[in-house]
Amino acid sequence: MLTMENVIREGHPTLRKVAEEVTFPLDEKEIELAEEMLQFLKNSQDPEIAEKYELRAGVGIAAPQVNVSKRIIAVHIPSSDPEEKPESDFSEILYNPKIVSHSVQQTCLADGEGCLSVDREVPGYVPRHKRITVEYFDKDGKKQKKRLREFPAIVTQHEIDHLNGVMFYDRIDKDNPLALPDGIEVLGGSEEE
Ligand code: 4LI
Ligand code: NI
Repeated sequence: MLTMENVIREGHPTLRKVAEEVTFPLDEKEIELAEEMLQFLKNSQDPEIAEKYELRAGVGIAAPQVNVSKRIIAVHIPSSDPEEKPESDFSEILYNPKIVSHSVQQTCLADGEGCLSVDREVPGYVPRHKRITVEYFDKDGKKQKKRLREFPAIVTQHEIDHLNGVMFYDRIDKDNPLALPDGIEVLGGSEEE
């Protein structure tokens, strides 16, 4: 089982590397690692398990964050509909994910972004594409294509950044972290100014 002890933190060189593509058929090890990454996210979102193992909640994790420099990410986003609790909006393992198209419109999270590899709060807006089309391979080596918008799109972009050695705070405006790029839409948070 993966815990926070398996998650490397900022300053570790692996987080700044460009990760290697995986080749098919996958190694059993790569399949197991990806399943463990997805399970970590589910565990981290379960209040009892998270407390017992001291897991910080996350909706996305990339293999480089567990010190494996391969192009593998897992995303597990709970349903936005509170009526269907065990359901998930988007729960996927993506091998060699690639953004093949994206909206011109940008978005960002009102409360900024957090990262399992960053043990501090970094204030500031992180501009992201509002909509993306991502191509990736599943564990059987079958090519998949998904259109994502808003939160699932933001999380997927954050995780693909890890595969390229990019941290979310690299995208925050250094001089004015709370400056909003022209025309950007802010997602979530209070609707007040
Ligand atoms: C508990 C149980 C407020 C602060 C709001 C928590 C189940 C921040 C938001 C969660 C913020 C779940 C999240 C990300 C932010 C903030 C990630 C809570 C887990 C909200 C996920 C990768 C950025 C993703 C929206 C500094 C570890 N996740 N919140 N950002 N949630 N979560 N990111 N931002 N301000 N990070 O962190 O998994 S993309 Cl589901
Ligand atoms: Ni991260």
